Amino acid sequence: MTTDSVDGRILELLRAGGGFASGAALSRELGVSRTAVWKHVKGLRGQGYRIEAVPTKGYCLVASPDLLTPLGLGAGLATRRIGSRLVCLRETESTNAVAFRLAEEGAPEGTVVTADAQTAGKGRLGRVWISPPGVNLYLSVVLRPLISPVAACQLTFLSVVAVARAIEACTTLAPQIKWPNDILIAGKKVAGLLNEMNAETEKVNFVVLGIGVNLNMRHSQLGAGVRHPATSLLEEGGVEVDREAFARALLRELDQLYDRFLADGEGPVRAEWLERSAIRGRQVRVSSGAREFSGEVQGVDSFGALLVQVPGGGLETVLSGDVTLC
Ligand code: BT5
Repeated sequence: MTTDSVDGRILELLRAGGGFASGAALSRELGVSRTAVWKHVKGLRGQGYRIEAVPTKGYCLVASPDLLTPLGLGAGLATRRIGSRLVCLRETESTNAVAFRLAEEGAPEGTVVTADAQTAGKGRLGRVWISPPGVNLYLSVVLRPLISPVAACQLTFLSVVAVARAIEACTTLAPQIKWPNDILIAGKKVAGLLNEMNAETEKVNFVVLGIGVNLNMRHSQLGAGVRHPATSLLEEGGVEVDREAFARALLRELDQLYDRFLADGEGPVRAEWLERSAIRGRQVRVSSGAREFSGEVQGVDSFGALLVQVPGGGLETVLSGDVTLC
């Protein structure tokens, strides 16, 4: 085993047990001496892990460093595809831009890029995603599904549902979904998603799912450039969210949903999206390119387009744009 894989296994075992694990048990489990276990514990402490050592009890993981690392994210992750390669950066222009470049260079499906801060975080349609350091999650995933470019829009359902599930797993808050790609808490935006694609006419080469979640950001860090009410999980729940635990929960949900998508198509994931979005039957104002109109939402089609019934009875299909609930 390499140093990294022993470190990873120690973290995994300490996390799984929750309390103390004896040096003897760890040494047995890992097939290394107790002195080696102690050396690895010291190494992990040097990386910011707070591991208590009590002679009669053994070792206990008290706290993990706040910075995301491949070691911390990957230890015991046990996903099938998502997280096959983990790249954790301190600062970058945009995790989507990095993931896109890596994918062009042949990065495998499931490659994940995170950053502590983004200097040019991207929203949709050339907008900016505010990305201060040390407080939020900025994460991008490379997928290589064998689907047509038109069908790739369906992957938005997947990342939206995964974020909603991760919020429920890590907090007591109730996320709401707003078409096409927003997650709200109490009507305020807490997460945004940006999928980008490299494709030919008939086939997708790769898709990058970009996910930004406001975890511990304060209102004051948002600045003036935000068009709609925004918030963070800390502002809404009053409790700091462990960034590593949240990221791991999100990667697991993505993995499970992507598995389902590949096995059964977009149907089941879209059904959960629809159930959670509670948008059917609502009156909305739609802005899509030069088009602006109001109407009642009938649902979404299998490609993720919003179906809106306009006064007079016609049905409008909206592939991209913004909606405001009336
Ligand atoms: C989005 O665009 O919501 C997509 C955001 C995707 C961000 C992730 S972070 C990881 C990955 N790497 C990237 O570079 N991007 C992705 P859109 O629906 O266009 O919303 C953008 C609008 O939301 C902005 O114009 C602001 O009004 C507002 N906004 C900007 N930063 C925000 C934030 N941190 N929280 C809430 N709202 C924000």
